[in-house]
Amino acid sequence: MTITITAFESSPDRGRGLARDFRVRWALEEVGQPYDVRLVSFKTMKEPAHLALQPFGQIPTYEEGGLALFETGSILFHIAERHPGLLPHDADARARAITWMFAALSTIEPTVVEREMAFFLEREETWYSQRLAMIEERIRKRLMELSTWLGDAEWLDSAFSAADILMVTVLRRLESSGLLDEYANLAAYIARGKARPAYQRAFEAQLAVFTAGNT
Ligand code: GTB
Repeated sequence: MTITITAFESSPDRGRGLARDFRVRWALEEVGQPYDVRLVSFKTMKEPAHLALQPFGQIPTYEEGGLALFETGSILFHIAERHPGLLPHDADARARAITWMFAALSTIEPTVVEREMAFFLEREETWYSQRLAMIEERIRKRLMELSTWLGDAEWLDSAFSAADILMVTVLRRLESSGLLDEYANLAAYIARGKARPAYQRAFEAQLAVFTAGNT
């Protein structure tokens, strides 16, 4: 059955793999599933046809036969449930990997998004530098905790899993902040994720959308 995802027609990140369709592309590349991409504009995303797929008017969405999904955590879980390679078979290891999927999205990602939102919406405010310092302190705390957990391990819980796709893509959003510089093992973890052939195929595919729109 054909898989179709949606992605930005014109991504604000200029195809640097930061928009969330990238996670879905990476997961599909890891399991070797071909997929089509329907590019949407910001206007199209707020129209009824897209809202029927994604009630919040965002990308990405995932369609497969009669099934339509949104939320990258749910989409990656769906892909991992149906194809080998993204979740361990052992029940306990699988439960731990799923726990790390939630941790990436509900414990780490919100602090990262808060920093971005403050920059976009509040950077002209007189109190912005104080607010940024507070947010970055919270991010540092989480990074330190994550760094302690990871130690010298390659991945979050033994084998590479969908949780690593989510965590690496969340952490990548801090790459330009300088905050990762203090945690060498997290920087190495991100580099391991980026070195995976599936990551690179997904990156090239997302970048090609931007390049095609700007030639
Ligand atoms: N919880 C949802 C999920 O995980 O699927 C969140 C989806 C989401 O935030 N989608 C964003 C979107 O559609 C794109 S990824 N935003 C448009 C809108 O809300 O109107 C967020 C994103 C956008 C741009 C960059 N960038 O340029 O670096 C990075 C991340």
